[in-house]
Amino acid sequence: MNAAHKIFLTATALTASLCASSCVQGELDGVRDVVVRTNTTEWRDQIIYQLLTDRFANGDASTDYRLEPGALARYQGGDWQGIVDQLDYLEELGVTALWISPIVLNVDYDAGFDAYHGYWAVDLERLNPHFGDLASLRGFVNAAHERGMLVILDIVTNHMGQIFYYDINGNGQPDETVAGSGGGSPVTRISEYDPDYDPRGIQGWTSLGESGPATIRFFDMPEIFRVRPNPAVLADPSMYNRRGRVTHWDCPGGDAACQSLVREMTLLGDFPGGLKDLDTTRQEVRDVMVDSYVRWVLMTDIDGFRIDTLKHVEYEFWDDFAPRVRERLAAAGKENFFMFGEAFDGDDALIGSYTRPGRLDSVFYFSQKFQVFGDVFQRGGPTDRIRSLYEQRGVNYGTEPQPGGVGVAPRDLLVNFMDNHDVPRFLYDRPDEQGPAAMRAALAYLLTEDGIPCIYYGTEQEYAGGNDPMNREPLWWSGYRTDGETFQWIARLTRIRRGYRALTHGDFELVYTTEATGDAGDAGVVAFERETSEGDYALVVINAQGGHASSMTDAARRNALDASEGTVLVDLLEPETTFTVGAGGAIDVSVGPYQARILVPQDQRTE
Ligand code: ABC
Repeated sequence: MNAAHKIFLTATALTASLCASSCVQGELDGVRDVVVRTNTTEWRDQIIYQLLTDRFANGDASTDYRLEPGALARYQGGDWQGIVDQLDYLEELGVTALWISPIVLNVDYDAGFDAYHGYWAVDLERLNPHFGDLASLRGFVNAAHERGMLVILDIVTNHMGQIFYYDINGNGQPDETVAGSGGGSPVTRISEYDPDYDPRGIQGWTSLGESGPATIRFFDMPEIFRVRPNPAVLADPSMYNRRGRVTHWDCPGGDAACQSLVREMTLLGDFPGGLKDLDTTRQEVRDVMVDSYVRWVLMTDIDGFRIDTLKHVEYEFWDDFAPRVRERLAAAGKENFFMFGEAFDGDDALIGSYTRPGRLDSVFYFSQKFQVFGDVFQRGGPTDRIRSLYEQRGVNYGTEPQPGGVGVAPRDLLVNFMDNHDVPRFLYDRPDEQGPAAMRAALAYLLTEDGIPCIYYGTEQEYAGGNDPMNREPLWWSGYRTDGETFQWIARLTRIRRGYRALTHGDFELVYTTEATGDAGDAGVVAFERETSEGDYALVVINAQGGHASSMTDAARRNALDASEGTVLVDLLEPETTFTVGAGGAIDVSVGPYQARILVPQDQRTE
């Protein structure tokens, strides 16, 4: 049952002191009410679309200031009103949940780069005026809900932006270089903005030697919102770990000591670029995160959190944060609130650890991004990799729904993706002529496998940008065309996924994968069944390679189908083609280079 809850906002003009001249003033003026409710019963029905607000669409000229058109590390002008203006486009694409980039006020500018992405928080209770005001954020969420779309907010609990510097030499100004001055000092170059990790905490230094913990000094540059952080407790230096920046993410082949240092740095170090690491073991910090982000849900009625930098925060934080958020929201009438996060790592067991009981509902399936979308679909590796990864699923991921969570076990609800804003786009690594076809085969897999598909904006326009920030192209460069082959392909697949319960709720079982590549008759074949307990059924067969047509030639590798003998299966992507299941559930299906077939029983066909 959906409860509803009203909250009333009192008049304040919080932004007034911080807004740049062109920013919309008085965003919290007046008394307004928001109805907070549970907007979905089932997250497996969703198809997520990831967008960076600054890059998706510019619908509000009043938020256009400090833009550097075409310089992708700077603001480009997108805003929340722009998303509203393009809801037809999104509806035609068939996506159902919009993950937007972080909304809170950021340190606007730092060393030639802008906070257009939103990950440099300075004030967790105010909005980034580049994207609009509270009214436009609410207007966007309402407009999405009116179309049956959900909204997911990106949040960061690990760090703030670059809000202070380490005054290492005690001269009261942030120095780019603290140089040794004779005396054989080992100190040659240290940036006071972003010094390297020191397990003791960043130390002060004079030409006579070390001088104890470096003084922490907050900036006071209101013109770029580089000010003391808010809530006020975050302006207390002891709320930060103060150990300087992470210098190593990994220890390839490294020894135990290296591994333990990397783990420590990951948890306690500043994020490269001087993003100051919060001491998330402090109860005050934990409370601030719960309060600030629950507040945004209650003020806007958004439906889920995408949580940044999971592996940079200790497990105990998630054990505290996730249940408290669920409780607070349930009390306000919002259930099924989806919390999933980013543990950027190829280690499947590590990723899965964030879905253990009491933690998150789901995570991005990074190991799949590397092993399946990378190794198999981009680089033509054997489809057996899909099987070996799948076999880890039940071991590494939570097998029970989170208490008070979204009602589906994490292992059945992983967020699948082939690229995102932190990695080169799929086509960047496949610049050859067959790249788009390979990507469409990958999209067929993404949109028919179990879990929740997540599509990075611009994929539909065949964007091919490389590393950050070149993979964050403005979408308006495409003219929002909807007639391109990949746009149409995604629209077709999303329509099919939404129309067949087998594809959203069915169990997933591999029928065929192969170790073969190249000329082998079955090279590139992956086949799987999806089936619900009510009998909804689909068989998907994909050729992940582009050399030749392939089929399930090795009978010993082929599992018998669940579909009974004589069942006529029709290919939803090529409806004139049918296959009939043979004795003992045997079947052979040929798929051309990069072709996909989605086969459903003739009598279950709905279109
Ligand atoms: C940008 C530029 C910088 C520039 C700076 C001013 O601006 O990239 O070069 O100096 C945000 C912005 C970025 C910005 C940063 C820093 O902030 O979006 O544009 O950098 O200012 C999340 C977000 C991300 C966000 C942040 C910070 C975190 O999605 O958008 O960045 O809030 C790590 C983190 C991960 C983080 C990611 C960017 O970096 O863990 O949370 N993403 C290895 C490590 C990973 C690491 C990854 C980075 O490298 O293990 O921890 O991610 O490339 C596999 C291995 C993996 C390995 C990969 C590469 O290979 O199994 O472990 O990942 O095989």
